[in-house]
Amino acid sequence: MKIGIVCYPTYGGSGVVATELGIALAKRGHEVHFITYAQPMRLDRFQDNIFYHEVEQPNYPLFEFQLYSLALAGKIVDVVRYEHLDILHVHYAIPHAISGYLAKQILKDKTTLKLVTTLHGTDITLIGLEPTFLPLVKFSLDQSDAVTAVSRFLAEKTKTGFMTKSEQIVIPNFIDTNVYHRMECTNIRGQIAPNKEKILMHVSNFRPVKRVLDTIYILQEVLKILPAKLVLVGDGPDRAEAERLARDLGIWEHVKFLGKQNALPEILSAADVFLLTSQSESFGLAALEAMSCGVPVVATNIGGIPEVITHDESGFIAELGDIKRMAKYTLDLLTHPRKWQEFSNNARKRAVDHFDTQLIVPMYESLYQKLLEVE
Ligand code: GMT
Repeated sequence: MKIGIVCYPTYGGSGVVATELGIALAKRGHEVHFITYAQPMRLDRFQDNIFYHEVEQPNYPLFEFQLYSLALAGKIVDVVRYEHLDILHVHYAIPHAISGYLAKQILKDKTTLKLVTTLHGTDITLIGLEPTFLPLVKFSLDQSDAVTAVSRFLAEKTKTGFMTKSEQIVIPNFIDTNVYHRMECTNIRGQIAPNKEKILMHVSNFRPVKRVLDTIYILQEVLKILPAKLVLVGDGPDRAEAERLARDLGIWEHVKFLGKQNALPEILSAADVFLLTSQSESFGLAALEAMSCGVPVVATNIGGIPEVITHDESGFIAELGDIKRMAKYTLDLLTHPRKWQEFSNNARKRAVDHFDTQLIVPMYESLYQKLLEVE
């Protein structure tokens, strides 16, 4: 098949999932065309069957605001027309599904292109609900040939929030468990925890929804019982406040801010417990990455997180903001090595058995196939 993929190319779960999907589809023999405004972050080496089309944004004095949605629609028309795409798969509804619909309308007499929209999170739970966007999102979902959601939670939210005509198909996020696995990390551990302290870890884009400050309060509780370090990976709006809080609480030397990092499997392998303290999370890809590296997760009972982590098996789930309980769960794992090992094995097994690339990518393939058979 010839498949176009539209996504946000920089940091963020939806772009990561879209890019990994494209790479996996290309490896399975499909021709994949990425259409976006910058090179997708994970598309960092040559691979057969993958093409990248950059959306140029014309500057014109009259346009006080960039017209990205229109520029994207124009680029999609161009790629569909000349590369003869069968499927256009857009990730994150705003504005991608709307641009996809527009392109499809422009080409309606010339192509049988099928439009697939994958919903990732705040396109449905937050920004998509703004009165300005709601009718556009609803319309573009109703006009898509298929809509998928990354968790049951998100599918349910879409149904209730947008009263969509058709069902959303749940296709969970996935991970290459051959790449994300526990590996030798004595070097990293030695640098972060030279006195063999336990290591807590959090990876995110430091947006307010991630509640990074909660991870620092959890560390403060843990430090009352045993020596530990907290490693914070990523960057974003709440980083400066997190640094300030660590200083104010007097635990600055126990917190390591690594900034944005690419070597996630190695870094995650150094962790004893992964913390996911979010107040909104349709899936929680970062938790899955940790689990695949055998790291038990302590997380909030929010959105799609309980579909990823099994409470009291591969990690623990607590109420949003319940610092004491999350610290208690963390300490439980840190002070019971046999329990930790069992949870670590369960976490890895859950990632391999339920969320491996080889299990999930065929779900997208058969969806595409089914759409192409309907005429
Ligand atoms: O929806 C967002 O805030 C952005 C999106 C992204 O691009 O990072 O994140 C969502 O998609 C990820 C991949 O499907 C999910 O793992 C995240 O849980 C989800 N974020 C939220 O729901 C806040």
